[in-house]
Amino acid sequence: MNLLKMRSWSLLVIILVVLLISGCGSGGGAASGENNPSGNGSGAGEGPTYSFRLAEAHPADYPTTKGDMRFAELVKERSDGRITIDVFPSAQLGEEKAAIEQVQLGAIEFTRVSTGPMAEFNKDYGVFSLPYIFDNDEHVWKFLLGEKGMSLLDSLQSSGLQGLGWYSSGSRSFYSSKPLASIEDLKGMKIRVQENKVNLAVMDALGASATPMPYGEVYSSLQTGVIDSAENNYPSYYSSKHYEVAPHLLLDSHQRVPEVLLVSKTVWDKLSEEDQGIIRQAALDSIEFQREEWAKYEQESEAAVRAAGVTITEVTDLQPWKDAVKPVIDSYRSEYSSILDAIEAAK
Ligand code: GTR
Repeated sequence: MNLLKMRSWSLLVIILVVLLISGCGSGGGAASGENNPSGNGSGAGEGPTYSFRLAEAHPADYPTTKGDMRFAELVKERSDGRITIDVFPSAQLGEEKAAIEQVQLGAIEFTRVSTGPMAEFNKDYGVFSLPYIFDNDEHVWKFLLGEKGMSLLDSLQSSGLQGLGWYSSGSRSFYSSKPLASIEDLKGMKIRVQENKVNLAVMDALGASATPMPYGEVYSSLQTGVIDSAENNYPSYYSSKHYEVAPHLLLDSHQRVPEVLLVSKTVWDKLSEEDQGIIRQAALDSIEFQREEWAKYEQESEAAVRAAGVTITEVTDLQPWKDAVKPVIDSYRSEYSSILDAIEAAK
């Protein structure tokens, strides 16, 4: 072998070794959950490259999933392509509770979940399941974006998570496979709730029995009669097709349970301050887009279920509802006093 040939062989071997060590930065993290900096400088920007996953329970065309996607886009753009976040919709990476556990462990890096199931991971989050504590969406947003609301994102650190931002989720109302037109009709019903213990007390106060279960099981449980009723906002009622098997909707808007975007604290702590800043800001900047998409889809889904012939009853007098759940609020008042005060002040 002549000298020239030997040189080019050694060069090739060196290139191969470098590529192997750097892992090529080609998105292996999506399959393995690896998120170590590859440091190969092969991304467009300076610094380590990352390939992260985000678990989402809703399908790709749902407004909240669109919010996740906007968040991921902004992160990619602002990191010059160094940080990619692949959104996995439709609970492909697991139902919400399982996704939160995986994110706590760092096996999945990001997720968007409802604050409903979060209550079992961080006590403060149970406050969102207390009925009628918010007057309307504006009130919710004034609280969430205020000092106390934003501090709830950081308070998740003790639960192995870091909150990044809030998304809209409207208000939740009851629907059933059986006729449902008044508070009286709920008595004795088996009602599916989001998995947390505040919901058990709420259903008990309404004379119903709570059946906590993952979102993905609700359609078949309504269909087979395992449960009589469930509750959610218009977008979920429509997108999950629950209206097909539970076509009686009673609009009592008992809860306003916002969505939250989360990152694993294990992952977060390994990021540079600059990258944390990019991710945090991208999450905050995706909120407005999600809210706009939410508002559009809320109207579309209401129109669609009306067109499908769902029986819709509006509750005109909320007083009996508020009276019925008052003992629950009272029993949690001391536990949530500072948060409830901030919610009250945001009116
Ligand atoms: C929806 C929420 C989902 C899920 C679902 C449920 O409103 O967006 O993340 O929590 O409710 O009832 O389980």
